[in-house]
Amino acid sequence: MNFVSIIMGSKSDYEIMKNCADTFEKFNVKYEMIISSAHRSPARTKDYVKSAEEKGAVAFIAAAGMAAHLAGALAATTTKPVIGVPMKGGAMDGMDAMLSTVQMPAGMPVGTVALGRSGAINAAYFAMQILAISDKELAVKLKEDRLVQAKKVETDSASIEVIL
Ligand code: RP5
Repeated sequence: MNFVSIIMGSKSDYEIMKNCADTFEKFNVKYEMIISSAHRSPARTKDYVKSAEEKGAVAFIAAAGMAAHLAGALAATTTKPVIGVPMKGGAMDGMDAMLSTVQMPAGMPVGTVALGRSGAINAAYFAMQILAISDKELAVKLKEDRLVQAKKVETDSASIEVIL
């Protein structure tokens, strides 16, 4: 069973990461979602990654804020793709999380997306694009979604546009 695994460092990340789960729901893509911290529950995080891999996790999405080491900890544990979502908040409002997530050493990649809601949604899209390499039906859905997005731009513009 192929699925994507979403791990967030704290329940305080859930409000944003729900957007990631909702995106998978919209495309009918299977996912798991848990809270596990690189710092507060390192053993649980390591054990979960191992069991998720055995069950068929194709990619991991890690969301964390502040000294955000969760995505890096996953990258150290698995060779499956790891997508990092830096969370806003803390004294630096996400800059710390963004740099902690993106600045990985060579050979240990974390594909880092934007801060906040856009990043949470794009993490799901990026994971689905990975799945779609071997899932033609999902590939078609993603292409259709691009058309829907383009159409929405036109409709939104039509509702306010001024053209001479
Ligand atoms: C990180 O620290 C979590 O991912 C969260 O974004 C941040 C704050 O966590 P809480 O103190 O709100 O649990 O590990």
